[in-house]
Amino acid sequence: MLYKLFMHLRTVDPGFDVFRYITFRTVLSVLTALGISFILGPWVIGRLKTAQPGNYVREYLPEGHVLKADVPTMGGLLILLAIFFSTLLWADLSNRMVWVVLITFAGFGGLGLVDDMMKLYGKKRKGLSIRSKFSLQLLMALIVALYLYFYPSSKWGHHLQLPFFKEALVNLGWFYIPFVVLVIIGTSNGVNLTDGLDGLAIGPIMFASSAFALLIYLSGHARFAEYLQIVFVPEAGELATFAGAMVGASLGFLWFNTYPAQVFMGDIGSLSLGAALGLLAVVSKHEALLVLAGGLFVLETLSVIIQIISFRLFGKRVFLMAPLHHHFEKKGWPEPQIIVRFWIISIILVLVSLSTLKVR
Ligand code: 57M
Repeated sequence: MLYKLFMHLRTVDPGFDVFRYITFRTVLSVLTALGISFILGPWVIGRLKTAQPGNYVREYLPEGHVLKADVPTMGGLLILLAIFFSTLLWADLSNRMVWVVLITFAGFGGLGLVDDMMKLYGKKRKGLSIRSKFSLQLLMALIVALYLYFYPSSKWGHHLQLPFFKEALVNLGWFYIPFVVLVIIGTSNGVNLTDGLDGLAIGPIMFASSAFALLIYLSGHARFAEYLQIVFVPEAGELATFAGAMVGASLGFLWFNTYPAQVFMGDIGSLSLGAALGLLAVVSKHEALLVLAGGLFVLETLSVIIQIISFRLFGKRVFLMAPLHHHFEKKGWPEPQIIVRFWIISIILVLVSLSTLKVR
């Protein structure tokens, strides 16, 4: 909203020209989201705490989780609020990709909200069935994929860009549609699975969205894209303000979600943040890099897949408990140690993903 205003004001005072720059607005977006989280955080958490009957701690969770029964969930509301407000304030709202991401983000957030409410207030306190949750995710991701297939963000819209190789592009044709669906749903559920220890999901979300703020900016800048030999996506740059808002909101949320957590994000946070991260990768044509930048979510998801396959085929578990963080809990690692070590792995993977920009 302010972008249009400042663009108008710059005809009056050239000082306002600074707001033309995406980099400057991205920094403001980070700070705005952070400020909103800090200012509204205590109030939102207080309201959630009085409104909620307490978390249902699953019987198979490691014992330490019983202590978390009083921690309110749905703190993702704060994250959504901070990201929406900052993006609406600092992005150029005439850019259609900003709306594609905002609407998808809201859609997955809405699904998470329903699931959280059913877990808290539903008769069985079970949330949506896996089937309904997956069908709704599929439907939303399919709508986005079809839109991007028919109205691509660049002339290489249906191509997959491969890291480590110069100008390596694979034309996916119509297969681009299920591919986009897989990226969005996979990331959304990967973040959800990871969200099982204090700060475990929000830290890597912050690291990955910082990487994507940079990747998106570079992809949307004709000269940088040409220099780095990456696909130029004219409409992508503006999404750096959204990615910046994700960074600020995550950092602000971490203040309250760090061990020992005062609030959990709930599915409203994990499903929406995951879907948004996946979509940022799709729009900026860095889907393959997401496997590295969001590598921790991939590892956690793989651990569940391996565990299920191994149990079904051989009747044996590979991990003491999946997802992976539960395995280390069962091994007796203290919670903060698991969290910080997983963050370190996530930071390393983000750095490796960024290094591929030059290693080509
Ligand atoms: C996410 N939710 C947390 C909180 C958070 C198909 C199957 C693989 C699904 C999977 C699953 O249910 N995943 C859902 C787990 C819960 O946190 C809430 O949920 C939100 C995120 N969705 O924001 O509101 C609990 O996690 C703890 N927590 C923290 N700090 C945080 O900041 O401590 C969360 C956030 C909270 C709190 O205790 O109450 C949860 O764990 O319930 N299911 C599984 O992953 C199950 N795995 C399993 O059964 N493994 C089997 C096979 C199937 C692979 C095996 O290993 O043999 C695990 N699910 C859970 N616990 N819940 C098993 C252990």
